[in-house]
Amino acid sequence: MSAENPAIADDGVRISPLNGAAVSPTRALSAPLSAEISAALQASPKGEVQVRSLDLSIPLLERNDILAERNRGYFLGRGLLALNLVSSPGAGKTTLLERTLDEFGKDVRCAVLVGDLETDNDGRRLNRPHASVAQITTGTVCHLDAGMIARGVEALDLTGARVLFIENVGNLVCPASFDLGEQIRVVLLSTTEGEEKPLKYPPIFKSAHVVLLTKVDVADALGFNRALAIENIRKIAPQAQIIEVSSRTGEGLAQWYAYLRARLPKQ
Ligand SMILES: Nc1nc2c(ncn2[C@@H]2O[C@H](COP(=O)(O)OP(=O)(O)OP(=O)(O)O)[C@@H](O)[C@H]2O)c(=O)[nH]1
Ligand SMILES: [Mg+2]
Repeated sequence: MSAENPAIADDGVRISPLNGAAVSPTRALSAPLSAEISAALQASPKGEVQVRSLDLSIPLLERNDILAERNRGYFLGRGLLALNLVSSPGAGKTTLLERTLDEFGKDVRCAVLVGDLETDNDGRRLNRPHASVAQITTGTVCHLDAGMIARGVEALDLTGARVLFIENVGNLVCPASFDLGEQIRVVLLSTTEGEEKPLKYPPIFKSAHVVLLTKVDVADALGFNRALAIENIRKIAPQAQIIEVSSRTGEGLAQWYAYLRARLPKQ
């Protein structure tokens, strides 16, 4: 097998070993082989083992979707606008929310659920007397799911709240498949990540209602091509509104707040 002739598995996964890639199959098994697999191995001396598999992601997502619909009904019933903020780690979700709570949140009551694998750092950064905040730590899970949101909401004081921001775990892949019951999915792309990310990670951009191009204050210093990034977003996510923002200088934030205000459920 070579990089020019990669092995492609049935599920489309492509493996292209490059220089230095490990080829020795010395990985320890994490658990003893089941009787079924041991028997299949013994019955196939040339290595032509047939292993049947179940697609466990289907029931998992079905369960999530049912819970997501329950969340959505709950949010709509309370007159809450729920937004799910997703991005790579460090694209600026918490910083944007800090400023949004301080400015927009002064006269529109907001609450926040924030997810991370570990630490309550972001929850502490977002904590404000006028906004109820709860941190969800997922341990090893790379996304929030609808069940976590249902439990997280119980930890919030939603009295008078009109907006619920959900800051997802920083990850550009896993959160794409998990509906949380939000009305609006916000995808952040920062200038520090490069212009090509929408082309490389299309599912999350395809699911966006709005894409925020963040950290535009440093775009020039980074040689970041804003026009090309916007062209790439439009290619993958023609349905999404695009807003260019800087949480540092405040550029574009008035447009972001106007976007939120226009979508507040009628009281
Ligand atoms: N120059 C500049 N830096 C920013 C801006 N927004 C955020 N940052 C910086 O980017 C870094 C990451 O910001 P966070 O808000 O913590 O990013 P995040 O998306 O919440 O990160 P995770 O929760 O770990 O996924 C911090 O050092 C911020 O100060 C911005 O608009 N301009
Ligand atoms: Mg954060």
